[in-house]
Amino acid sequence: KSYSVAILGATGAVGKELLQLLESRNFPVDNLKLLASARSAGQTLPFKGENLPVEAVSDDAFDNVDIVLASAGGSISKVWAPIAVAAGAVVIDNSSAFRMNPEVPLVVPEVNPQAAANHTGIIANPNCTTILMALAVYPLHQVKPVQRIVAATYQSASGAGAKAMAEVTTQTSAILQGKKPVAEVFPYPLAFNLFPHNSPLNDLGYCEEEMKMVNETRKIFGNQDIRITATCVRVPVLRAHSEAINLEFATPFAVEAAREILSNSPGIKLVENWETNHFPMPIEASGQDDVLVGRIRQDISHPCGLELWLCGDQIRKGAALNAVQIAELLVEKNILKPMASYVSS
Ligand code: A2P
Ligand code: 11C
Repeated sequence: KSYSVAILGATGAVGKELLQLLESRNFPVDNLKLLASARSAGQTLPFKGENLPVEAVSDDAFDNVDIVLASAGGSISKVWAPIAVAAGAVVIDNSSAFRMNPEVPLVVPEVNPQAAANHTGIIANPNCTTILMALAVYPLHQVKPVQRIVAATYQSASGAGAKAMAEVTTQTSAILQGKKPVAEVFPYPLAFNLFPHNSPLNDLGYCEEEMKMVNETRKIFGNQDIRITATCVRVPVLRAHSEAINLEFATPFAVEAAREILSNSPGIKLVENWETNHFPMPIEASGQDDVLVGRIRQDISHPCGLELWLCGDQIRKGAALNAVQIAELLVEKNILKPMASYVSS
């Protein structure tokens, strides 16, 4: 069986990756619609040897579409996801618009695939930093429940989209030519710099990105008691996020056991060469499906603590790959039931 698929935000950094992944993973697509803003109408993008036209999203764009992969931002998803669901499609949404809605499953296929079965038309793809952290922490959490997570992120420009990636490249070149860098997408120059994540701050001084790591991880793990705190920072890296993660358990977790568990966990590749100091790096994580994990060590400040370091391609596992894996899960488990079927049954 093949499906009619639409990518909303097809011209963006994640959208283009979605297109490539549908092709390289041989997702059963018989009709692919590329949707973006009216600005992009008329452009074409390559898919399976053809150049497919990009269309401006419209009210009838989702007619006869089975699956929508949406990655055009939260405000766009809020407008178009309900329209797509009403037209009979299932929406896998990469934005933050519906993630904390109790009726919307928030899924990392290696962690909580069972949650997808409860969808009522929309399934949310978690925030990139959350996906990468969940993938590395969950296998340990299954063996010994984690009680507290302290994370610090080093997030690439790609998290803010294709224009942000272009901006950091242009800024770098400007600085190397002795010119003043111009910041338009980001509030400050990112080249040769870094700054705390610029999402809105709450009354406690945490930014939205940090609260996504807290709330989304709890929802994915199905455990509201895990204490989580994070500091999110943007760094001048193009497309892979890095995270330093401190875990606290009720009793000590042997480093060797953690290493063994993570080396056998899906979606994770252990990168640890203590002789050469070779550990996960964004340049090696870029373009890879696996999240690279390493520097697993005992926390010397706490007998029940573990430290680890990871890097993962933000555009792939942090966004597009996770969304395509959700689509694959729906097809494989035969749970691609559109909202229309709830209405009629
Ligand atoms: P467009 O290229 O036409 O602006 P990124 O996250 O890399 O910045 O990409 C954002 C994606 O969301 C792009 O594909 C962009 O299309 C799309 N997008 C932005 N605004 C709209 C809109 N109003 N309607 C539909 N798609 C939009
Ligand atoms: C970043 N993680 O790197 C963000 C971007 O909730 O999907 C994605 C925001 C989101 O800035």
